[in-house]
Amino acid sequence: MAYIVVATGNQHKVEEYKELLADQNVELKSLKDYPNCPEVIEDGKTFTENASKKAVEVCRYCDVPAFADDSGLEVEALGGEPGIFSSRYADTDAARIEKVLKNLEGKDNRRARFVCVIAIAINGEVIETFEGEVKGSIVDAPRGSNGFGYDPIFQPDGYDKTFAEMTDEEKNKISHRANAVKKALEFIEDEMSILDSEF
Ligand code: ITT
Repeated sequence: MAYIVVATGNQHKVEEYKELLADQNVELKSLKDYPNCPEVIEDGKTFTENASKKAVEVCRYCDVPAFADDSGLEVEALGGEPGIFSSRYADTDAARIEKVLKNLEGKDNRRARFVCVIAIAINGEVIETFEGEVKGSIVDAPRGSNGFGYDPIFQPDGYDKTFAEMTDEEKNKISHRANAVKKALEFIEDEMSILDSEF
């Protein structure tokens, strides 16, 4: 069976990818299988640059195919913040959520989107990147305890629940990560002969 490492230190992402790739004929490894892998410094200016750097460095260090995602929340009325700084916006999830809500005080426009860019690296080079998004709005106060990060304040369009009020299964049907994975799997299906020879 082909295997691939998901290059992330975020265990919530690992769990989501396990579920999103459950039906695929691929064994998913994580950085827990490579505990000495050095941390990748995210100094890119875009989700794509950061995802590519994470995938390439882990692919080269572990000497196996790898993929990474760089993801985040873009809030329209905040000029796209926190964006690529989503994980660094404040020190804890609760503080990050509070900062978004505080910065939105008095603003009518609560539109936001989650973005996820997946980069796949094979033989030490990025072969392709895939962007997924989910549009929605920021609610007035956090609701729910599932998921991670900004999930308690993000309500996807067409639903009356935040991501943190949804089951993993519900979130994984519509999330930015799920949409990026769909594009990646379509690409892999089309290019399967290339991957077969590389794996
Ligand atoms: P890795 O870089 O090791 O993958 P990370 O958590 O630092 O882990 P990112 O740099 O991609 O990952 O930052 C993503 C941040 O965006 C994440 O920490 C959350 O704060 C937020 N985020 C991304 N996807 C999310 C989701 O599905 N639900 C809630 N918040 C999310």
